[in-house]
Amino acid sequence: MTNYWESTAPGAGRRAPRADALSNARRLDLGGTWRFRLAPTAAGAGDGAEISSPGFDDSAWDALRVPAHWVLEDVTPLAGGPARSLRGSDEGPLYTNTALPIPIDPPRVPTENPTGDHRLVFDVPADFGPAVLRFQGVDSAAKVWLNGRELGYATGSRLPFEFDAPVVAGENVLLVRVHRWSSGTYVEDQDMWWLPGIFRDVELLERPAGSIDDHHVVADYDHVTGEGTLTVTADVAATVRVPELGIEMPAGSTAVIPVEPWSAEQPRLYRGTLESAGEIVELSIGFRTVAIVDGVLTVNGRKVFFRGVNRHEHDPDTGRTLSRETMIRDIRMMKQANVNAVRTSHYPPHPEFLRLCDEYGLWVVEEGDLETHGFIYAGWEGNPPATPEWSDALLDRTRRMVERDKNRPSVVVWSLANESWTGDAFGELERWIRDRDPSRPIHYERDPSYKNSDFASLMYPTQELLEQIGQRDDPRPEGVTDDEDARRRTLPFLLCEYAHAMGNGPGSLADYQRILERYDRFCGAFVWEWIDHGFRAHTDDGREFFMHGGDVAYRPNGGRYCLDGLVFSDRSPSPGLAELKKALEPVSIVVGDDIEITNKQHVAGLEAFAFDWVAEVSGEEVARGVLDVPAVAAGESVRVAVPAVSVPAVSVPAVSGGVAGSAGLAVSAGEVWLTVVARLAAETSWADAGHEVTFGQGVIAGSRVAASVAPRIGAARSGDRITLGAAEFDAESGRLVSLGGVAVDGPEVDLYRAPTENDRGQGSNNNVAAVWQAVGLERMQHRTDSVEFGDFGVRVTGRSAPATHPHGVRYTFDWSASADEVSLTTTVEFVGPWTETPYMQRDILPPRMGLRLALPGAYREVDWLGFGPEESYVDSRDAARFGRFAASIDGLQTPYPVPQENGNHVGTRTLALAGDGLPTLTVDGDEFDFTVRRWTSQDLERARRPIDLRDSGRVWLNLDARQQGLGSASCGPALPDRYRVPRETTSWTLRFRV
Ligand code: IPT
Repeated sequence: MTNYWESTAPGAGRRAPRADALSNARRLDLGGTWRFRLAPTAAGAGDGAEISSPGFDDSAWDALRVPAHWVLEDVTPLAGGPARSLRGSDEGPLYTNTALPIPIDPPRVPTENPTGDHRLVFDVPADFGPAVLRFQGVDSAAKVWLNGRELGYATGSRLPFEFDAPVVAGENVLLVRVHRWSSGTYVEDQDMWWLPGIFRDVELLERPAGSIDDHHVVADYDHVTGEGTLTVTADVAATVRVPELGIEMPAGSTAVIPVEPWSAEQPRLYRGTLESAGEIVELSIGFRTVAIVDGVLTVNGRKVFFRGVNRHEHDPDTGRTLSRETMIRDIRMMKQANVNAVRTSHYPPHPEFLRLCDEYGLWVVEEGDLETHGFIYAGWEGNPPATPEWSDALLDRTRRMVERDKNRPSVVVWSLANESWTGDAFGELERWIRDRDPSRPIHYERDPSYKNSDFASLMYPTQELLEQIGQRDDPRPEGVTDDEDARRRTLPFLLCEYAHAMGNGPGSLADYQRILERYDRFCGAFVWEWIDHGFRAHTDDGREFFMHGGDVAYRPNGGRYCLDGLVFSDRSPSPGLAELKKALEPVSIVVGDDIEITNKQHVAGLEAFAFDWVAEVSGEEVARGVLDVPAVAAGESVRVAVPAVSVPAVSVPAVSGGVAGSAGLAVSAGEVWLTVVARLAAETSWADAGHEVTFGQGVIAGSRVAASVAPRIGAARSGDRITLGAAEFDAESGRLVSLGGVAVDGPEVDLYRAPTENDRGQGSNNNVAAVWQAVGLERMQHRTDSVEFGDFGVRVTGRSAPATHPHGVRYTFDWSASADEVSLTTTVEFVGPWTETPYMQRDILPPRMGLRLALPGAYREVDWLGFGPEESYVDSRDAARFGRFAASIDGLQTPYPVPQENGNHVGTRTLALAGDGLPTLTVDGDEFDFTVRRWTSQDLERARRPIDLRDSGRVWLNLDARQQGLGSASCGPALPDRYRVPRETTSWTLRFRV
């Protein structure tokens, strides 16, 4: 006999799936403290009928919160004693990425199958009518008993299931037996932690006689007439009321009436009721029509563009158990970051999230709870969508999603699945949806014929390929017939994943956006992904960090691949989110000879925005005002004149020896920079009035002030020192030892950076970090070849090269000085055989062309004129604006959960460091990159977690001609060549003042 948890039958005893709804019928929330016992095998759990009988003694069990994943909770013995936690053990949360955690032998699972009995004694009021037990999500399979009687079982972790519940007045006993592994495991191989448990609500719903079991709201909008067509059907006689529209009609009839449409921008909902003899169900109706017209996705007759993110449900403490506040927080943060769409990767979210999307306004691509990625390790042999035996189970999943969420206006696309290759099942799922809900298009990415999809789609294409796709001219995929290929090109294209946000990155967000906006074929894109899936954890001595897969001794292990979000595990935003916000701006502001303002929205005018401007010279404000922008319809542009700004000829005081905050920034630019900001004119549900939506910047007058040419001072030797103006050198090594009395050490040529996750990219050609290490960039040794001095200043030449190898660089430091400053021109030339490595067939390119200088640890504050306030890299700099910024050194470090290169600033003109008892050290240059840290790149690379980083006692200042970009090669194409550091002779000049 087949064990039920190993059967492909999706369940037994369940009620038919139906619409999620809020109603006036009574509802008992059964969440709270339950009793819990974990058995190592399914069989070991015991006799469910007996355990769920009122007399059963569970006093030796543990206490467990429900809803929760037992692997993340502290379980407390009822009999007393310390709480236990499974976190960090191989019985706890496991992360495998694509690999299945069980042998591939579908639908069977190992006998060792942790099984959690969840027992609850609860009271039901005497007047409670017929009842239904509803489970919103149980991972991965559950059997349910009530008062000694078996109700049935279910698989489908992220989908609801219900049983008729013969409750009695007074005390009732509920037993939910949850198996960690089941047949469901094979079709739930999404890239996320394996987290068993009753992780969403458990409710007892009263179903009075005549109550509404299911209802279906169809609310179309005709953009030509401006009329909505509303039909609400129900399984019982009922009355539809929408007071605002004056509608009162029987269910099943249709009203056609002028309405305001629903869109993510203007989420106009009409509240109403559906009343039967037994129940009143709340209606929240959004009128909208989704249609594909000539290969273009439209809503309400206008092309729609998804500025999207992929969202997993994640909380660093409770896993996929999310509070309503957390859902709202996600939505507010998304809206504030100009995100207007969510792909619910890779399963239906908690239904409340979709209600909130209706209310706040987000387009939703809702994805089925289906991924069979792990079959890749069996060459797709036995893949469930291609195996008839699984048909019912897969259709059951689709039905439960569509029935539950069919009434949500925010849901505009159904996605059949993620990464499940091909199979006839997709045809069955498609046909079922077309019949049940013809109002929404269907997406499935992985089948290259797209025969069951209304969209062509891909993940992580190169920019070049995306261009071709935009032109409907991309190469034909293998195994696709002529007809399929012809049809595929007519489809709109949905980029369901791109810009892998793992670690520092992604780069090229603005590049992708430009391509996506250029072609009508594109209906938008979804960044992978919203949030890091790290769990809050503590070291033995109590220091907090966020654990990833690699912190659990278990194989197969997906390591830190679960940390790839735009927000960190605790939802603090990463710099990537700021860059995305700029790329996704709903209005663009281009400052040039005039100011061009383009409304990139779907339907709205610019009424929601107020524009103001500020003019600055060297980061100092010289004027500000309000910009009047005439009405601009969606999709249109307008040009307005640059405001007249009168700038005094010499506007900003020159050098001063100030301290940080008011630090001694010199005038390094006479340019007048105009920054125009678009803000929310009024408070919205998701942000305050004044919230900055986006900005545009440009130089409107003046030009850069050239470095002053002061009379030069010569160098002289005394003892073992050479003195040149404020600089002192060691006469033997030529190293700078003091600047204006400040002890310094260096500079050294530095070509290395602590690899980012993207530097360790996937694929044979993408792991550039391995190449850097193979050629020794992280362990360069330095030799001085000559030290000359005289009236010209000081010239130091030498060679920097890695142990083991014959290649290296020759460097020349040309120092000169005036009364005010010491200037350094560095020239780096590559010497020796920089040959191909076995690791990589492309040219060996260093990540930086830079210098490293050690300074006293007492430096604390940084002030710079350049780009900020957040970190920036050549391919991720659109969110950074030109101006003058201040920060502490500690505040410049971005705490990526896996330490790596961070905190760079491109385009710097002046940098000043200040600290206790130290003179301010100022560096001027022509657009250099800088980082300042209390540790070296090597320390940063060695640290496993941010808490491992220790103050080295010195401040390490990197001053670079260039640093390579970020890319997103951790899953995606290699970094484009234009963002790399060419291996060619390079010179750059920096001027120091103390
Ligand atoms: C893609 C998956 O769909 C997503 O879940 C995630 O795993 C992402 O990769 C990487 O983080 S699949 C990949 C083969 C492109």
